[in-house]
Amino acid sequence: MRLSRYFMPILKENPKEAEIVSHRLMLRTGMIRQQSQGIYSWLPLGKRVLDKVNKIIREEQNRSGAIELLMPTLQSAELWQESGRYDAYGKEMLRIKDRQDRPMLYGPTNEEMVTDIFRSYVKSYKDLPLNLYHIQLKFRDEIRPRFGTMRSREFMMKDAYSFDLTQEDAVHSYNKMFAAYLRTFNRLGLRAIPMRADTGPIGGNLSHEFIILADTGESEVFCHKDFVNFDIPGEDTNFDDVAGLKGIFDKWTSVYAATSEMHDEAAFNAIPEGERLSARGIEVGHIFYFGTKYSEPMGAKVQGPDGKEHAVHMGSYGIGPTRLVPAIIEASHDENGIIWPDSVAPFDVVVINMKAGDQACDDACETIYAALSKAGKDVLFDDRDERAGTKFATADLIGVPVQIIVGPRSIAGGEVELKDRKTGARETMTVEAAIKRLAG
Ligand code: P5A
Repeated sequence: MRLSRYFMPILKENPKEAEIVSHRLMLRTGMIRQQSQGIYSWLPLGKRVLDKVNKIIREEQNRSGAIELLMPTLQSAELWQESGRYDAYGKEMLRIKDRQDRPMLYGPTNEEMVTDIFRSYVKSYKDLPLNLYHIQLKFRDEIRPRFGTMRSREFMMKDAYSFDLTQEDAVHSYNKMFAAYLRTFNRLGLRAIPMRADTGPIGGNLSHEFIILADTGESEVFCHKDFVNFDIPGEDTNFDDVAGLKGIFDKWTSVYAATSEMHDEAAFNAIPEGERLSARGIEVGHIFYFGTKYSEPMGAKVQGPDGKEHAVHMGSYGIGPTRLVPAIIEASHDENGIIWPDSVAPFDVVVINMKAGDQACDDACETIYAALSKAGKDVLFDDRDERAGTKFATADLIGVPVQIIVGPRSIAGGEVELKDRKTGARETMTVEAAIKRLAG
């Protein structure tokens, strides 16, 4: 991508309305734009990051055996009347009428709709287990939308829904998502801690929130310091291994961790003082087991091996991609801007032409840009007619992991400079060596 032809509206000034660093940086770098309170457009740079986050989420959901579909944002109120949640949900639900005066709503979550899909097609225990997920916009008319896309009214969610014959099987489905979440957040460069949590309007009595520790987090959390050293399940995790997954769950829930709603002061105080962690956190995921709460009233039943009908045991599992992007920035930035983990960086490398118009610089940049693009890298080429200082500041601000700096003096000797955004380390090498290093 040539920056001169891209759409990346960088702001010169720090936006006043932004209270936390991620919100400020997302506005400054032109990643998002507020359209009305708590409702955002994702501009091209932001969209690239969001897509990369979703790709990782998708890969890990698929790896665990979940199957992707796509449900609509608008739902009929009827379904919610069946489950009894239409009235219970309150003002957070945006209610709409269509031209025939039929009550509709903009979905805040999809338990009812997916239960309807399930009951229409699945009739036998032989078709279980089943886990269906989608990545779709949601709307919740939050009282206090704030911090940009961290808590917005319209937001994206990956929501998965599992169906099993028995509670025991459903617990295995829960453990699958538990392990998939640990892998997902780790690949996003984050250490998320699973904590016992309140189930709120989703229901049930077993749930874990996945929390990233951050000073600007909205929740108060309490946990044992040991979490920092726990192993993340590997790529070769066998998601059909019931005992193996239970082992992962048991390990990760073996020491104290709770959000303020579930906090047990006495249990926390039993931890030796130096090992206690009381901090603020960002909830990036939340998983639930709620048994037959929806399947019973909505008649989602299958025939069991005993020939009788059984309401299925369900769980639901959410991740907030549009919250994860600012959460990653909260965890990874410095005074000059964002520092993206490689896995979600909008571009892999930025080529900085210090002197656009200088033949040798232009030629070297074109060569590097073409070679790395051909190698399948996402390359941003800063070909703008701007001062070198402005280009360096932009590159640091948008946080692309590697910068290739092409200047008239070094290119005369056939050399360019590589700068690592995270460490600031610089290395000089030939154009060929730089291409070889980065094309791999
Ligand atoms: C689980 C999947 C649910 O809705 N039903 C389907 C269950 N859970 S949840 O905890 O309410 O939400 C899941 C995740 O969505 C993100 N999220 C938000 N992100 C941005 N702005 C919001 N207002 C918002 N509300 C929820 C969070 O990451 C949450 O963990």
